[in-house]
Amino acid sequence: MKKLLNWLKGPTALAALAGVVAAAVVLAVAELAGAFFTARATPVFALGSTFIDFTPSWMKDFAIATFGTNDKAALFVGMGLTIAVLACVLGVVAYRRWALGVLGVLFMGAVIVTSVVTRAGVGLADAIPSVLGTLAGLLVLRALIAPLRGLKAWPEAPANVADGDPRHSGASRRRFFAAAGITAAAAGIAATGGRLVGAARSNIAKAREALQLPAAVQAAATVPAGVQSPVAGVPPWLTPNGEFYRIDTALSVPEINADDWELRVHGLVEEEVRLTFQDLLDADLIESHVTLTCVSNPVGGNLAGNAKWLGLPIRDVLKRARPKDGADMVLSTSIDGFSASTPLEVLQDGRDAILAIGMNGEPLPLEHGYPVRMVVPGLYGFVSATKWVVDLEVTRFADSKAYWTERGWSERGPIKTMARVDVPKSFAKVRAGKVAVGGTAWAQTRGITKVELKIDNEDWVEVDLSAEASLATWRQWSYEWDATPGPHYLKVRATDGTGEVQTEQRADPVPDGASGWQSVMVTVE
Ligand SMILES: Nc1nc2c(c(=O)[nH]1)N[C@H]1C(S)=C(S)[C@@H](COP(=O)(O)O)O[C@H]1N2
Ligand SMILES: [Mo]
Repeated sequence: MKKLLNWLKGPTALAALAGVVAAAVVLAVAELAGAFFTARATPVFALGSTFIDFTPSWMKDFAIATFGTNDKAALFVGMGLTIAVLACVLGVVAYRRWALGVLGVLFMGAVIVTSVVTRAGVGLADAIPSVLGTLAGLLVLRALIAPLRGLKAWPEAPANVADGDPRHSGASRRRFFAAAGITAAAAGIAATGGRLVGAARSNIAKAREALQLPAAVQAAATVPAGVQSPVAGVPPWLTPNGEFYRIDTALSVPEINADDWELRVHGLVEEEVRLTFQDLLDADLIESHVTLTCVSNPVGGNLAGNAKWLGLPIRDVLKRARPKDGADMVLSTSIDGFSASTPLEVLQDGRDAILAIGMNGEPLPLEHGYPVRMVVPGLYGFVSATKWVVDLEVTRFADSKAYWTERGWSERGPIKTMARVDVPKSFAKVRAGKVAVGGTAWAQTRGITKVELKIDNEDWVEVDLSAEASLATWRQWSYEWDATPGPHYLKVRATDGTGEVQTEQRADPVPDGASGWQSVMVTVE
């Protein structure tokens, strides 16, 4: 114990700390300088995005299952820990062999620069902040480590060293901590300053606020009364924008100036089409309610949301471009390099597949794809709902692969029938007697015609369905349960508009969506 304590006060541990401070300086200087470059290209975001791109699908799945929509926060914490450990090692290496330390730091700098410049929509000049950061980190490491060399192991100062001598361990150590502390504080201020300057330089949020959406030429079908389950605690039928789930690979939300936005429609088409945002504002827009669902949603999960979308039917755009024979897919790509493969047929079969600019009467929120995203009823988001979309390539499934398909997920993704118990929650305790049970079910484009509950080993009973707004939206339900004391299992299943009962077969989200009946355990007291 004493030994460990002494080691912690010794030069090796201090060198490790110097490494961490130097790493903080690298990131902070790059963050500050980065405020004047592409916002998504500072080392923290670039490294994180690169990491996400190389994430195997089981790990993505695990992250979403474990951290839900906090998966990004978890990534940053994990990244921070990894960087800290590497920095400790580099600090010690630099203390032992300075030249080797320099090589190590330059190598890390090269890794950062590579990950920055290989991001989509990023130029070579965006490497400058990372280069500056790396150089600053080297200087700080040099300055912090040099005085450690004269330092002898704690607690003895070398006998022949006088109290005021800089090599006196106590004095050196105090100086080291002062220098390290001040540098770390300066790094904190630089990083915060960088973020603030970056935010102030961005006018995208203000432009979005000021945007007036045009009226639709075809309004959304009227939502009948009674779509909402009467059971308190069931999520709202229409999901407010602020509560809408968010899933994407973007660590920092792409900031697109609507005036600069352009969509290129090309590939296997007779005529290449280009659309500006103004073209969209001037076009015949339609409005409709569509429930989006994420393929990563586990049985009973809440990665689904229902909104009223305003946009231009993609079939109208395709009509102008005139796809050639043999084409069977549209590969949509976002400004940050995500892509989705949507069957051409789905985009032309009359469903409300749109280039959306409005969500629940507002311009798209930045994190939901401002200024333009795709919304396609009936398909999971990973093969259809491209946010910040800038490119549509008419192609063939045989010729091109989308982002998640390259990572082990399916190339197609029709939404599977799913039913969920929202109230009571799993493992809830309720009072014996009449218990209100409620939930949500979906089978977009097929619709929900029946939801059944099975309590313990009793027969399946049909629940009360709330009103149906459209085949593209989810449908809620309710049931009054006569609950007797004891533990109970409530199982739920839905039947879709084709008469098919939701499969009992359990499947993981990978590769094309989870299936199976949700079962919740409720204790009745
Ligand atoms: N640009 C971009 N668009 C994207 C994604 C992404 O990672 N990047 N993820 C898709 C996935 S997997 C889903 S489920 C939906 C989620 O849309 P939301 O965040 O608006 O709910 O967006 C889709 N569009
Ligand atoms: Mo998704």
